Amino acid sequence: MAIPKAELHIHIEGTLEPELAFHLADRNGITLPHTDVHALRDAYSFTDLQSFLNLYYELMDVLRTEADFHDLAEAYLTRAAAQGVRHAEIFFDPQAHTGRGVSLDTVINGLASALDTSLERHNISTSLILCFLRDRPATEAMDTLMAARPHLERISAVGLDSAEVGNPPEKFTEVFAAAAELGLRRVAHAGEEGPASYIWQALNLLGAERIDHGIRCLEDPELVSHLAATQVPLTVCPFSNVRLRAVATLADHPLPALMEAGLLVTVNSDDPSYFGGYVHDNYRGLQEHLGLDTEQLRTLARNSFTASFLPPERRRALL
Ligand code: ES4
Ligand code: ZN
Repeated sequence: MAIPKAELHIHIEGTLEPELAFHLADRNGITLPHTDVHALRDAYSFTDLQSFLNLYYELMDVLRTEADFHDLAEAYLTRAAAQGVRHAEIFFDPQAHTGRGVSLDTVINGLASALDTSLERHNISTSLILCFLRDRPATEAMDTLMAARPHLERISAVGLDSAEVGNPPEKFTEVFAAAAELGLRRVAHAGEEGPASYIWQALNLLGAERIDHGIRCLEDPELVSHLAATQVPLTVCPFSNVRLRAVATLADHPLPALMEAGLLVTVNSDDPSYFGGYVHDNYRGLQEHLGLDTEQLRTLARNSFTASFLPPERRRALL
């Protein structure tokens, strides 16, 4: 049985398995530019973040109706339960859908219809994290935040994702301030491909309470000391970093160094359909390739609850 854990860095669109993509394409009368699931899986060979994002955005086109978003989330929750996940804070990318004519209501109502039964069906508590696409204008992010106001009860936080380099956090200072005004928590991808200075910006300009990835903090000793002192968590995604070539191999992954530096490190799957495994597969990979022992894996699992935005009562039940 997989150790109980929270998953804090999971893009729901990145859980779209090839089989489900073809099923939804069929249902919606869409022809995918790939002959079959094997050909599609063969396309999952990436050189960097952008090469992945190109396929990630292309394949999303099969998601059109509430039922599609429901089925996507239900498939994730089923897999997550088998991986020991007891709480999930789930990223979604509204602009990737509204930008191609799918309404925000369709996206959120579809996802919510699966999340609403998750605790009973899968013993997983959930919330949504609304991510802004950092390679789109900040005005569009602000419009997205305003359009999401009727749904805030389901949304615990805002996040920042997509192509990092050239799109520094500072671009979204006002949007994150507005999100805070609305009572939302704040997280941001930083230091995945971008420099350590982007992590400083996420902390100081956006008020980020967790850093997604953050592995490049190691290039700035002052930043490492700051993260250790403040215990701002990092949501690290080992399989993702290897597949997108931020790290050469799993055996070279800096996760042990981050832990040794006293940081609040968590392990997550990012886009598990694309990167070769779900969250517990990542834990096992660390055990096999970096020699992490049971005690270290337990620490990582405990960190995942500590780093979560769980309400106090559920936190007590899980920790
Ligand atoms: C993402 Cl791995 C990663 N990085 C940044 N943005 C993303 N969106 C989905 N996966
Ligand atoms: Zn991510």
